[in-house]
Amino acid sequence: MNLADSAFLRACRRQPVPHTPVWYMRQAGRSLPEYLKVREGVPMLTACATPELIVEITMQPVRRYGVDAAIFFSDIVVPLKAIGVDLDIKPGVGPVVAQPIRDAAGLDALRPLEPGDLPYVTEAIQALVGELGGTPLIGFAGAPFTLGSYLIEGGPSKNHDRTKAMMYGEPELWHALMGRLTDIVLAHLRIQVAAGASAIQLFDSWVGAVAPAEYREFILPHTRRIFEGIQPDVPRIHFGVGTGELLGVLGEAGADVVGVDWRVPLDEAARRVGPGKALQGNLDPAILLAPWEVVERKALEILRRGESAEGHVFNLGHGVLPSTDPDQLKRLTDLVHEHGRG
Ligand code: 1CP
Repeated sequence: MNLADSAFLRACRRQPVPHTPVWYMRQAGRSLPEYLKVREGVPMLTACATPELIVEITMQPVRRYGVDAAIFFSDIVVPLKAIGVDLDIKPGVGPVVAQPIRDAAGLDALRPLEPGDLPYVTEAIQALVGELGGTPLIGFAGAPFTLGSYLIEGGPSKNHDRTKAMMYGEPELWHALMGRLTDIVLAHLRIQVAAGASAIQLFDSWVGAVAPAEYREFILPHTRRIFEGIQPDVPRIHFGVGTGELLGVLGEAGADVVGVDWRVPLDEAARRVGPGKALQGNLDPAILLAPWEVVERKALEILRRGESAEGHVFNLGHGVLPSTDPDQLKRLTDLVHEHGRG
């Protein structure tokens, strides 16, 4: 099948679809036994720099579930590592930064990302495009706020205290940091598009910590620059968690598709985001830990409410939880294909 005719790309573009497309955030590399097997003894950042492993892990959920899109196996901190930031991904913790960035001198650690800095990304995407055939590949990057939080806090954070302290207290430094990260994010996304990714997702996972007025002042100009910098024929998805109050302003940031977590029903989300957008979401990932009948009921409700949106890409409201039974995801994929639009 022609890629442009794929249900996923058509839904992103708000065109009629043969069926509601579905993929899952963090579908690659979490709960799958075949993933745990190939990752045995291989540190996360090593896996992210090994094209054969990237290709294999990216393909695993496509083979097993028959999802409508693949997501490139990598991590949001990979481009930061590539420009020399001293960081590691610690098992069970997440990204940890050796020297957190907290002043103007710290910005020197963030040199621009050059097209040649991620050769393994380019190589893996080129191989994947051949292997995937008619299934689109989603490239991704972390958004400046979420990347900034790891860099400022030095690791995962519940409240993003130091991040917000810089945002409120040192706006010049904040905008300088966001500006540098925006350049890096744009370069990271363009490398993936140039290699053959057919859509991109910007993960601003932790931006729900910020109120709409502050989003507008401190974050929106940078997000806009990212989406404006991607060629318009490549669908752009914008995702964050806890963004119920931000959906209106996220609708202004320039993406084609806005991701919705499980806290706001899709019909209400469509109203908040405004016209001219497709929506992605929004099953609570924890529901997959309940019996199938519960999953089925909720998924059918989401499909029904999703009809209010101009386009609907079925997904979870956040990533697959590591304890999820893969059989639940397989059944869910089949259910969406059978009972969605089309
Ligand atoms: O489908 C996929 O799994 C694709 C690969 C992928 C993606 C899209 C990984 C692999 N990471 C990401 C994005 C990512 N990384 C995000 C945005 C998505 C989201 O919100 O879930 C974020 C916030 C990160 C940062 C990160 N990396 C965390 C979260 C820590 C925290 O602050 O709570 C963690 C645990 C990682 C490590 C990581 N990334 C990916 C994997 C498979 C792992 C686990 C690696 C391991 O420990 O072995």
